Amino acid sequence: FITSDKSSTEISLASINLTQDDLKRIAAYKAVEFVQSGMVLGLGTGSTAKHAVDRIGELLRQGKLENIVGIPTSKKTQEQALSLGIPLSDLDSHPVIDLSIDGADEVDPDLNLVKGRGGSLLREKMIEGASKKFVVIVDESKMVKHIGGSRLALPVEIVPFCWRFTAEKLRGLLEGYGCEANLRLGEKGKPFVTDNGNYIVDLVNVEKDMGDLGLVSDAILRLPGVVEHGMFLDMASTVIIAGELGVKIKNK
Ligand code: ABF
Repeated sequence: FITSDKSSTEISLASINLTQDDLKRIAAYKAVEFVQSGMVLGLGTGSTAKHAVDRIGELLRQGKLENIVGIPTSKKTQEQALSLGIPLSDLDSHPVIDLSIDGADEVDPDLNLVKGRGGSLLREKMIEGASKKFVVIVDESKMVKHIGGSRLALPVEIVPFCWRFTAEKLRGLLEGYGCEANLRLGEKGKPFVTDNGNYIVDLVNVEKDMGDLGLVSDAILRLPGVVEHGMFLDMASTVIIAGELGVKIKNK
């Protein structure tokens, strides 16, 4: 059943045994209900967004959607979308996007997000920031009281040039919050390289409440060497949360 009030809707899934991947798929399919023929769509990255892209491909194949243009947030999503026959373009040709659908690593009660564990935060922020509507899809494990808390890291994309210098500046900036700055490693212990040729530093052990997130965001962005960080403040229009007990839709 579905219950709803002005700012949220709930659909009950009680008494069905669901895996975490089922929950991700349920959230993703729900988000795709917002998609209409003729839309320019931001296509997210990650295991939750992958279900949404699959679903859009399926609806196109079935003729239930037409004239969709997808703007992928990563090379991986680009490959997936191409394999599904979704027509693609970019922000240069489509600076205004109708709707973006993407996952997140953390969501707070004000719908602020941490993203970037998948390494695509810069393109995600550019594309989702250019969207008239940004729908975030998560399973309930992603809901937190304070983003950037100790459970997960806050990713920051930095230029490779003298990355230790930038990482140390980041650590120093958030020292008061007990922060460590770790270079993210990829295959064979080499630095993980983003689609933009940059590195990622994960700020870990940031304390539960960083205070004014806008101030922290600005301070990080002011550091030379920093390209972008994974806090997405005041960007989500809607968050769809799938949990054992149902689907909740929270609107900004
Ligand atoms: C993207 O994928 C990222 O912004 C976020 O880091 C990650 C979430 O991945 P998943 O859906 O696999 O948990 O949305």
